[in-house]
Amino acid sequence: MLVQADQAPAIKILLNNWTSQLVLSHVTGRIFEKMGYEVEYQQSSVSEQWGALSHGVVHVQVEVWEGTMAKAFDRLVAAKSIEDMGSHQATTREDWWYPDYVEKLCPGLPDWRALKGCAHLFSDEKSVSTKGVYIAGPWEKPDEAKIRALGLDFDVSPVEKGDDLWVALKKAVLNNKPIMLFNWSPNWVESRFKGKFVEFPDYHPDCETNPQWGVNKSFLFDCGNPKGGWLKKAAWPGLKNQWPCAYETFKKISLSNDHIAYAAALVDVDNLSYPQAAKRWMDEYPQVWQAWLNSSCRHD
Ligand code: TMO
Repeated sequence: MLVQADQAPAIKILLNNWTSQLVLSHVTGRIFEKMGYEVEYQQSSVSEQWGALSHGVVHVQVEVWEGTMAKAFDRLVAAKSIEDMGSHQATTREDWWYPDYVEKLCPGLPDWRALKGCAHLFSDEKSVSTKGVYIAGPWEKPDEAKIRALGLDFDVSPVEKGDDLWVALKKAVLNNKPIMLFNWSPNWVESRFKGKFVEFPDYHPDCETNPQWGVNKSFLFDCGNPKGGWLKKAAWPGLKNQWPCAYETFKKISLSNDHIAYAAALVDVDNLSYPQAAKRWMDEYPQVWQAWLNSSCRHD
């Protein structure tokens, strides 16, 4: 029996909670639609996405970042629960970040050792504690362990949604107040605010597995995140058989740092909606996405 086009199952695209991922998911969706597929979008957190991808509840995830997701990703790829759909051109970094004016108040930055002397600058004015506050993203990262291993006088205060980081950043910049927060690159922030990542001891895989490694001989995580980190795509392992043309195209998708920063800025600076931003992005980079279409493989 023929499956009616309108009954064919849709390709489900996973939406996370930071801007470039949301815009580029809509770009991917529009490309699949141009190929004749039906597309649905499904919201998921980073921690829940692995189960969703493994079980085919969602089918593609367009941004898997090394600094926040490498461990789960590598484990599930090795177990063949998800498929590694290749790396983007972009290299990534995710770590503690501050606006440049903070350097005047805490000389020695971006070297992490400077924080030993000025953690109190980052304390919460409304609290009796003089400990610095590090504003973390809503993604799980071993920041408590890093603080302990490096002997820093900081508490971690995670925001609920990624966008709350920018609310805190804009407020601090407006008032010229010290702030230390999670940020990443490529992102729109670097196009609007001068600032730097803290230079922690260089990342090495042993930092996460061997306590003897690094400046602290008893604890793990005495290092920063990778600096030239990878950015990958992931898929449900059934994608290849169920939608071979979409599989081929998804494999080809490769974004540069500029492509990603531009996608984020369309929303976070120019205030477009995610679907509007996706359309604008495709108008800006026609040769880029057209090269991902496979002329010998058309879905009708
Ligand atoms: C995964 N992220 C880009 C938010 O760090």
